[in-house]
Amino acid sequence: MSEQSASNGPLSPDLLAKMDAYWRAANYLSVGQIYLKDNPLLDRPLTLDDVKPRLLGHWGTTPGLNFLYVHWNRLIRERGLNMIYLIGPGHGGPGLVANTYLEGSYSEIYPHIEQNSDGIKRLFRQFSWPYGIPSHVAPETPGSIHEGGELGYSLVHAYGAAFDNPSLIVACVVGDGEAETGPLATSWHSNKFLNPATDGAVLPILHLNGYKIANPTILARIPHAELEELMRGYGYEPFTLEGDDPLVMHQQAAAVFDTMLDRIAAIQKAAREDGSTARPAWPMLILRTPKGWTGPKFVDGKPVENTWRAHQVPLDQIFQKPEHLHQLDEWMRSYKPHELFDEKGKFRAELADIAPKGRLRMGMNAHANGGLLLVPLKVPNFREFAVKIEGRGQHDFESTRILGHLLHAVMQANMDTKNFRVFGPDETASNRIGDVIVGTGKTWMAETLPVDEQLSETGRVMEVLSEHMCQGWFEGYLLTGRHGFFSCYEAFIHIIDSMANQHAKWLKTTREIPWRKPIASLNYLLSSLVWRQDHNGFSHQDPGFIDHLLNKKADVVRIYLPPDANTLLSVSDHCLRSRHYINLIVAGKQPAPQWLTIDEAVAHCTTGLGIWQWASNDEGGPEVVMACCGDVPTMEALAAVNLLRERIPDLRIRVVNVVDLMALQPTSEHPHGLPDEEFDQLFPVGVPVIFAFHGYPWVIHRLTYRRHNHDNIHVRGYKEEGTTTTPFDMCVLNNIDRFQLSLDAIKRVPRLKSQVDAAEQWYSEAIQRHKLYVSENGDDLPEIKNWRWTESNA
Ligand SMILES: Cc1ncc(C[n+]2csc(CCOP(=O)(O)OP(=O)(O)O)c2C)c(N)n1
Ligand SMILES: [Mg+2]
Repeated sequence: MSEQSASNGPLSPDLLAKMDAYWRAANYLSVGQIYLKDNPLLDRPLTLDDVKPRLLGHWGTTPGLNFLYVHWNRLIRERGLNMIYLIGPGHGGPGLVANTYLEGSYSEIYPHIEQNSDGIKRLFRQFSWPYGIPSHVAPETPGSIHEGGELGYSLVHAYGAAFDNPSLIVACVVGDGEAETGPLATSWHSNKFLNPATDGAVLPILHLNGYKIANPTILARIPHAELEELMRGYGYEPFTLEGDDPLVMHQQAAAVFDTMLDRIAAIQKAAREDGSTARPAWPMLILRTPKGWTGPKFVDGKPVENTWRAHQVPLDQIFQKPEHLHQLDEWMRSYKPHELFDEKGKFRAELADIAPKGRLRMGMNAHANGGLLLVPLKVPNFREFAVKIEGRGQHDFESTRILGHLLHAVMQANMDTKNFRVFGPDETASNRIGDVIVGTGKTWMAETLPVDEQLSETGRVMEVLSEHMCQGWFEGYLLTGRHGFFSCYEAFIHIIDSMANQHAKWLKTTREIPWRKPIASLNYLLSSLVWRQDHNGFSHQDPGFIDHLLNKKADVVRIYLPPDANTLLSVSDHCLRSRHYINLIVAGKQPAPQWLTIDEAVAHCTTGLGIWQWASNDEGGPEVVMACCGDVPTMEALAAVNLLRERIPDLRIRVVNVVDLMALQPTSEHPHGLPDEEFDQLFPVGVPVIFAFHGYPWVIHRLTYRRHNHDNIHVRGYKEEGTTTTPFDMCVLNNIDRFQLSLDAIKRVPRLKSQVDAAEQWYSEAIQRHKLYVSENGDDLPEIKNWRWTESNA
């Protein structure tokens, strides 16, 4: 019966035979990578000496991935497609390594993995081997922009790659287990943001192999009609391909893919040539094949193929059970390696020939090595947007609104290259960078109503209430060689902690891979900060993303806390131009005092931290250093300086502001770290430092614990006290307010010992007065609310 069906379909008997052989070769090489360290082409019966001591890898997902690869190859060749392939279940790494080897990309990038049996032996041996290659579709894998180690992000990465890449088709396999994750479940909605006229296409394949590690998947156990309805509900046109007879499946796959590619072409033609603006129902495929397809059907009497048992290494007791070794030998020979590779171990030319050539090979597609395509961002002169300082701290501006002007100019300057997008979970306007929307609009392919504003099919600001989607789109966009900016509420950026981890790992690893070219940095602006969430309260107060990023490799992460608009401009300019970092910028959106002229701001940001001489009177050496990092802490520290001057006019105070958090670390820990000698000049040994910090106080201790003066650094920061209260009360609750900072200084300066009791009394009276006023009036005391820096006493 299969013979008969196999003749029905678009593939000629010759091509069918070759595609099936190609698939067998990929499967063979995948199994070989998991198991063998020698005897790569089974020239002799397998022995235990040929088998790796540690059997690591995942078989179950791999044959399905390989099946698709050979079909993409045909489509690329026949239609001249520009295609990349993202693998959700990245644990199918052996399959992608095998395919990039068969198409020749792998040996071009890694010449020691030659196209002969020695090369195959090395290919096998290196896999999951100490200092070899990882088992996933890792940065080391040609053609990959998606490791797939942490499941959930394949589809959102695929869409990120497709935006503004009108000729690109991103084939994307979604694991049926992966489809259960939150990020993946929402990613289907990306089709409401993909413009067929100006973006590329995403071809989603839901790989319904039925199982995860130890369980069935939800989508495999609901009625097929319900699953199709789900996909229709997401706005797709679902196609289904189901079976397990290889030759029949090849024919049916070729037919369904031809139809789907025709659909994509028709959608694009309608939008590009006929001016259609309707949101299309893009095709997607539900691929139902057995997990571990073509692998051992039973092991130790238990079913393996088409069950969860096929997930990892189906025969895992090779050294304990002779039967397992025998079964492995049989399994590998079932692919008929000697029909696939010649006597020298070279993949047979007539089979190799059906793969695409040159840059069309998916392992060689430049979109999967985005740095190759990176066009530098044009960043207009940020000084033009500077705030004029007429009296330090005498006028308030919303710092992020000023940044919005710069971002708007950046957006406009790069409209021709279409390589800059701004992402945000419905907070672009709320974070007051809304200017960036003007002139381009917000991407939106769904319905619009007259009440809507600034929605546009060609918008370049992407807003969706899913931090996962913002992050994932942005990553996909960056990894394919473009630029962007992501603004988010400070507390809720934690939602993508884990995605940021994965991106940091990618950056760290690719930094060490010479053929991977640097990409643009992932820039975060966190606003709506902990100190000014008085209307939202405790749920919105969490500065811990700083702590999270600090764990990442020093050569990947940069963290900036500009204290005012001009420093924010300078920092942002730097971040937008930088490469291969994760840049975190923390800056407030509320009206706040402005401190530095643009020239001073540039100089300050260049060193990362420094003495604010205009606020200091430390001639002869400071008795106390008032350090500050972050906009609200800077204001409180300066207000404390004013209070101290009133009480103790001759106290020698130095003000140090930190804008680049990493500068606090020793040079040995971070490239931005200040050398010890310079640190000691700023924070002289023996001089107490009262440090007002935006985030959790132990961050500062962690960064400075090796500094000579560490014992004298006393940090105030957010200590998880919050509620819906006034801005100043937030500071009081966390003991970072000006009264506390002043008291701290008095307590720490030895010569002021006699004044401590009186100062404590003064402090508690001030706080009591504040508390009473706030409870009665629901607002801060006028002298707090209207406080201005008093320059004269500096
Ligand atoms: C976010 C996340 N949670 C858990 C895991 C552990 N894990 C690895 S593979 C896997 C099952 C994946 O199933 P599926 O997506 O169906 O892939 P396939 O069946 O193709 O192997 C799980 C739970 C993971 N890698 N990522
Ligand atoms: Mg599965």
